[in-house]
Amino acid sequence: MRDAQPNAIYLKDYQPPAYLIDETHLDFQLAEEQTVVEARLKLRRNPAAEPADVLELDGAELELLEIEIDGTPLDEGAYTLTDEHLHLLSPPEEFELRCVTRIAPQDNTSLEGLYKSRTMFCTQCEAEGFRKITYYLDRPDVMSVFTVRVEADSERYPVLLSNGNLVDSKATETGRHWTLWNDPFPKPAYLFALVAGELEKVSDTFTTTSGRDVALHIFVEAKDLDKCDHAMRSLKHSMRWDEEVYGREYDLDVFNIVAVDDFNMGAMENKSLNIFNTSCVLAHPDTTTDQAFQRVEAVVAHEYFHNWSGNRVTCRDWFQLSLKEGFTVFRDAEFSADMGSRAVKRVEDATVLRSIQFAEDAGPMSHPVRPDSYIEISNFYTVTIYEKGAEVVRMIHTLLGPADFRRGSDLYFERHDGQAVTCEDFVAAMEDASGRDLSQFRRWYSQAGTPELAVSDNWDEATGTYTLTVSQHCPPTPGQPEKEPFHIPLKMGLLGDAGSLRLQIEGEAADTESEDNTSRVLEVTEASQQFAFSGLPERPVPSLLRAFSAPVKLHYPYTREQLAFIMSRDSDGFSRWDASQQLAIQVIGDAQSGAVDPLLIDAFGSLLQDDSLDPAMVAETLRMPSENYLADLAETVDVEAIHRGRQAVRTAIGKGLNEALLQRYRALASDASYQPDSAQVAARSLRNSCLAYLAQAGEAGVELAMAQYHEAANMTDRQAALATVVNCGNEAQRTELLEDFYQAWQHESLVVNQWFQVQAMCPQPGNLERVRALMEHPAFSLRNPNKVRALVGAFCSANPINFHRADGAGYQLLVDVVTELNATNPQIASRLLTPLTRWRRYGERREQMRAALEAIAALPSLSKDVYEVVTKSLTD
Ligand code: B3K
Ligand code: ZN
Repeated sequence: MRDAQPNAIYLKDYQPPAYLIDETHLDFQLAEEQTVVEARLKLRRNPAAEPADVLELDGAELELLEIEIDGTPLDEGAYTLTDEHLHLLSPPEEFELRCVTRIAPQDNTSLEGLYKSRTMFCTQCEAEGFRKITYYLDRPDVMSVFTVRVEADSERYPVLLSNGNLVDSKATETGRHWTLWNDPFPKPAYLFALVAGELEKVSDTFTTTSGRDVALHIFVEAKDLDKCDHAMRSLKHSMRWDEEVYGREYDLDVFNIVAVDDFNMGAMENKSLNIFNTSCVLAHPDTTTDQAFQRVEAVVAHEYFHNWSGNRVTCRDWFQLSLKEGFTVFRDAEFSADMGSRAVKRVEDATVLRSIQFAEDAGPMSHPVRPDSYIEISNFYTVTIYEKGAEVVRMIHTLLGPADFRRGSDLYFERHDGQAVTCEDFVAAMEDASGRDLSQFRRWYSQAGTPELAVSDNWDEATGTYTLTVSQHCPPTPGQPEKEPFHIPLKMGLLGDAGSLRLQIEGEAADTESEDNTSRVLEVTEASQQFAFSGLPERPVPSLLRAFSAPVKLHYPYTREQLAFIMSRDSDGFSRWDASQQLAIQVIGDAQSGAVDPLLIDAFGSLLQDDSLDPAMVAETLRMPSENYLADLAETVDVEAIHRGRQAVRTAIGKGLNEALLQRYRALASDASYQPDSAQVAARSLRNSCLAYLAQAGEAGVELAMAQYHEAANMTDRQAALATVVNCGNEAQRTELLEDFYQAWQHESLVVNQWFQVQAMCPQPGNLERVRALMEHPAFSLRNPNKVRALVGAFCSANPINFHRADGAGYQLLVDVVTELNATNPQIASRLLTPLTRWRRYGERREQMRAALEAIAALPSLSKDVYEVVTKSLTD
């Protein structure tokens, strides 16, 4: 909380730190009423910085008890204190600073810094949480060797952890005990971690390629010990994969993961002590869906991969956040593709980009992958930094090819090991290793917005030449009215009656070498550019943006017949899926006011009956584009029309393909014991999407879902049946299952979250009242981010028809929740606001949405987080 208007911080103002901290010694005295932290910092003037008379240290919500320099207490005139800083006046060139501070983790509801989750102490320091623990240079370019002593009551907190290696431990005579940890790798404060609690562990070992044994531990509450196997397996797979694909070995003798229930995001990559949201580590077939199993694998991998892309080589400043996040998401996406189905993973990632990131890029919070400014850095842990950032790295991979990309990553890690660097350093390493010029490509880091490619074509029958004209344009974004052309890898192919055609670009030597000369990457660099293909036997249908080779919107005037043709013929799985989406978008558009085009039903019918196709891809293809994505495509959003059109198409599919759906549903039944492997996941995914369509078509389908619910042998099938009945069943059926589910799983917090979420997402009328009532349920708490996300987050972001209710009651619900969370947990409050930031595009609703934002803007004591989102949303 603050009084003055928060200021923006600018990348252009970056200055190296005035001092460096070679050693950091921390001593924690943890207790119920207060925690006392003693910090001894070895500081010296940074030779690379301008000398200054005052040293500014960051600190927030701290009570300073003692302060000394080189063993001498400081006079009051030697320092000043503000709410956010400690200023040391005329500090020596080199000195030891000793500060003793008192903090109150038990009252820390922001879940940033040191706080309590249920009965344990834990930390979250990224990005700027360390300053809530002690006065420090809390910035990622200050890297220090940490030695940490943690002392607490032996009975309540038998496990005491920090980063690095355990050096010593001892029981005291007063019923307390302590451990001493040393992390030999210098690190920024944001990677510091501490855990104290009554925890049990599952252990394993991993032997690195060079033969070093690493002890692996996953710490959880005793009740969750049976839910750690999947995370442990995923960790070992990740460690092996990073050795094989990137040549990166783990570097310490121990790797710990701790699961905590109250956590603002998925997990955190603290050096050798990863702290995880329970939702991203615990998994068991009885309680966890396939999707959640996959998320555990992906998040475990992501955090593990940060050990190199983030920890060994870290960010110079928070504007470079995508340096570690974009690269690490790219690494985890490739890992997941290798562990499961590459095409499905690509479809999932493109769906997130299109339905969430494109909307962000078109709204008031739009920012480049490397932002120029921010007010609150927590607001910049966005889909743009993470997912678009990963697409930018993927495009480098596509342009360079796998071998040069690997040379580039080797050079990057070697050149910058132990340093805090910039996105520019990453691109430079890629250039230096490959000899490629990426100067124009760098615009992906500095220009915000989603580029749009308009493609037109020309066929010259006489010469057999087919010419594509590709024009690019990027709409204005806040602070960036004009954009320069991007360097865009456009992967494509040409389809003829018999399938993929050989590609011969006019003027290029014939390609007789490569195995696949039916697909290639065109490099689009101009505002408008032509590519001519010669020697073609017939007018082709272009297959464009294969594998989603760039995060762009592509427009080509496909006829519905051409789309159906691509769906059945293209060699690229992503393009087949994409064609189905484009066809569905057109058909949903008609269905808002007319009939459902049978072409789509027929195309889906063929897919359903083709047993040779990967069932997971068939399931993805059958999934209609989300209402949020359809909203993003519309000029002005008409929430009801979108919902009506989409539901009409779903019903038409359910009815029109009833027989085929039922047949496939029955054929995919299995009594094999549960495995979260790709074959089983694929089968369950398709079977459950058949079930949802069948229930959409009528009572018989709902009955089938009721039966599946009762017979299910795993949570994936049980939860899918529950959601289907909640969405399509009558009141009695819904009540029966919801009560049964709660009775059966009320002791499993993560399963209760699923129960909240299924209800939050139900599109039936009157759902808002149900959500309001659930907010009063004893299992709900605004203090637990998972609960807030499952109920309020899901309602506001994934239930547009009810959130945008005509009377504005959905907006009021969000205002009420944000009002409370603004004071207790600003990070979560500001994240929840996202759906309101799009207000300008919502025709009839925009004034109500604006009023809701204004009500929040008028709150007393706005947190920086919420302040930034509301002011940017309301600014013209
Ligand atoms: N680096 C953390 C995110 C921290 C968010 C702080 N508000 C998790 C991750 O990306 O791996
Ligand atoms: Zn990350």
